[in-house]
Amino acid sequence: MDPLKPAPLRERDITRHIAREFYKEFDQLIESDVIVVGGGPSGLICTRDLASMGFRTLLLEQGLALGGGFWSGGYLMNKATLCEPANEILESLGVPCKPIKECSGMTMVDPPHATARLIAAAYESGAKVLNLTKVLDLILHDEGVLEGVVVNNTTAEMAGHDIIHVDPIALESKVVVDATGHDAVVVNLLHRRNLFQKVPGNGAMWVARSEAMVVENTREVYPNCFVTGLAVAAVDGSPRMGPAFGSMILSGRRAAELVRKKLKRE
Ligand code: 48F
Repeated sequence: MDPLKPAPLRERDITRHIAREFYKEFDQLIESDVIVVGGGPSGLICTRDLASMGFRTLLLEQGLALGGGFWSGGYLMNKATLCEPANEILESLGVPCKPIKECSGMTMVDPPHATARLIAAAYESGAKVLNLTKVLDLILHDEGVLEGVVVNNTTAEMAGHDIIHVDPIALESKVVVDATGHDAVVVNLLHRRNLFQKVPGNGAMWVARSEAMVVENTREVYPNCFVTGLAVAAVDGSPRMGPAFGSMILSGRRAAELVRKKLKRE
């Protein structure tokens, strides 16, 4: 037998089993312990850690591909920097991190390799993922109790409501993590509902300060809403950092730890 001969699959079976599998899984995603919004580096490590701890964790990403801004270094150069000790986290997931002799505390990674490993780690931890899923609004009961998010298919949203008017749907969770980077989408939605102050956006670049502040200020910004990664800088108006990804990884891990403490307390 030719080991490379493809099995003769039927078209109807391919369609049927994709649909069955998707909707069977989707049924379980309607209610989670944690919804992480945004599949960049901070959201991916946070998702991976929470699912490894045994929480029902759902990652929502508006794009087709997970990875956010971690697919390349700055200026489309395919190398990125990582401050210590974030390299230890990525190395434990199988990402080669190269120390830079002339620059103590700094390591280099190949972004596509690191991103691919983070994505694989999220899946392997048991987390569930819905890509092409855009968070548009929040479930807020009793005028302020956060109970989950409102989403739509990204392509339906991109077409615009004049062309395709599709109502969104709701997904419930005990906790929502805002890992949407510069946009801080979840916190901005809280602001839109008069539940949070205006989100200032990032300040000008200052890497050392920014990386430290992002990790230190990773926190629960509103009951049941945690913020991680560059969204922390956007919410606080702290400086941007460009292609320095260490704090994204450290912040994602810290957010998962804070969520764990919160959910264990209940
Ligand atoms: O931007 P992103 O990579 O955020 P991050 O994890 O990392 C930031 C770095 O990549 C880099 C940097 C620091 O090194 O300057 O920018 O904080 O990933 C954010 C993800 O959120 C998705 C977006 O497509 C991206 O993949 N996202 C944004 N808005 C929504 C969303 C939304 N409304 N619904 C779902 N996903």
